[in-house]
Amino acid sequence: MHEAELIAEHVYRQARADEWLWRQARALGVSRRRLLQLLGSGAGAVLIGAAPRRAAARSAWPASPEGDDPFAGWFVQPTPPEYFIDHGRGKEMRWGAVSHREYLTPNARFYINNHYPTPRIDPATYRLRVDGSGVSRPLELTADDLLALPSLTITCAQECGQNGHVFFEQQFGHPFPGTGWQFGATGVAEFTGVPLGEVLERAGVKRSTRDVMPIGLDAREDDPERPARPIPLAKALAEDTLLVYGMNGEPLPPDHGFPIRVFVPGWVATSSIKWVGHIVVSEEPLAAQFALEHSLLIGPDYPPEGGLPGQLATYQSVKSAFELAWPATLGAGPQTITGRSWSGLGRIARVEVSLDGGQTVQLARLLEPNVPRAWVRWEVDWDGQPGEHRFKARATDELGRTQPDAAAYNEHALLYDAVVAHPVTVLHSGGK
Ligand SMILES: Nc1nc2c(c(=O)[nH]1)N[C@H]1C(S)=C(S)[C@@H](COP(=O)(O)O)O[C@H]1N2
Ligand SMILES: [Mo]
Repeated sequence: MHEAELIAEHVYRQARADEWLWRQARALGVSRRRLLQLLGSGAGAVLIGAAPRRAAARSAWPASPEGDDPFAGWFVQPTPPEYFIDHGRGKEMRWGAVSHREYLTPNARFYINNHYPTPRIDPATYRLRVDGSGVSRPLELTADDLLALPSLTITCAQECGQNGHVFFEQQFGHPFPGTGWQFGATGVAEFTGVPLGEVLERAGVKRSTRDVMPIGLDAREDDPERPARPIPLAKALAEDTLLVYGMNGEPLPPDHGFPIRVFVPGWVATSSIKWVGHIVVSEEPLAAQFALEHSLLIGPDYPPEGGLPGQLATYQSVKSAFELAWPATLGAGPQTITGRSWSGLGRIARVEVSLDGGQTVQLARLLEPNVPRAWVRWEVDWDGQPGEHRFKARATDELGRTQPDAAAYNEHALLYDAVVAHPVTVLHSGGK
């Protein structure tokens, strides 16, 4: 199936999700009006799991020995402050530490976002269960079974739907729920894995399947908030939607989903479920509280469809970032200013850069490679004069999507895409 059809699919799937929600609500004896109220108040997800909501799932985790850092032991790998901005359960890549020479983001510097502590999974006992009404041959696969299947390696960005969250707060002048990312909740890697479709075909996937829903092992199976996200059959069968076990030529690191994670190219990373242990394939539309809480676009530019108060986010927006700290301090004189731009829907066609707050604009030089749905590195020449400066970059992708001056409001600060003014101070060169 072609990408264009997949893009149309997200509209179709939305309608299905609405239908499912509405049916669930009716089964529980909830009126349509009450359902809309509940969804609007953010409590609607209670309806999604038929099981009663568990009180404080997070309190089930042992307190850290230190007691003061609630995220001590949350991750396996070190996240040193020179490479990461600390947001507690999220660790953001520092753009000021990005090396212009490296196209790929090294695993040790790739952002991490966990809703629960990283589960320590023994690959010898790991199992992936594939079942549900949409398969004729339910399967249970070991990690070795998966490694023996045909594999594919793709270069692609993986980005949090809330990347740029802090710029929503700046634009609208009030706090938004979620993590205050700048632009570092993204990275580009080579992901190696088995096409999800290979596994679905082996399970005898039926063409009448409506949703494929991977579920993470990082919360209890009966926790209605366990990480899960329904994917329409067309996207699940896309040749590059993967069950990933390799990242940049290394085994998938524990914090990124070892031994197996889902990777859905171009889509908000909430759909790329880490530590996947179960995939439900269903002829009935599926919905997950996790997906509705973390990737629902609610706002005037996202008209409610059916019973939902908005739309589920799928493809990532267009963004640009300078390879600079925020705020940045530079020396005076001639120099090269560098950055990167990316889009969830294709290749970047053009990047316009202004180094004087928007008065003059130049086209940036684009460097190879320029991989669709990954990013392109770019450069502009500059003669920095002492004082305060504002750098801006505006990218346009090959579909013609360009970065606006202001992002469209939505309650969860998803899919930021506007041009921002990067503050830069040029120091007086001493002694000259
Ligand atoms: N099982 C599971 N999958 C998950 C998450 C999670 O907490 N648990 N977080 C999601 C979110 S919101 C993001 S942004 C990405 C982060 O992936 P990374 O930590 O490998 O960069 O994983 C997604 N998949
Ligand atoms: Mo995310």
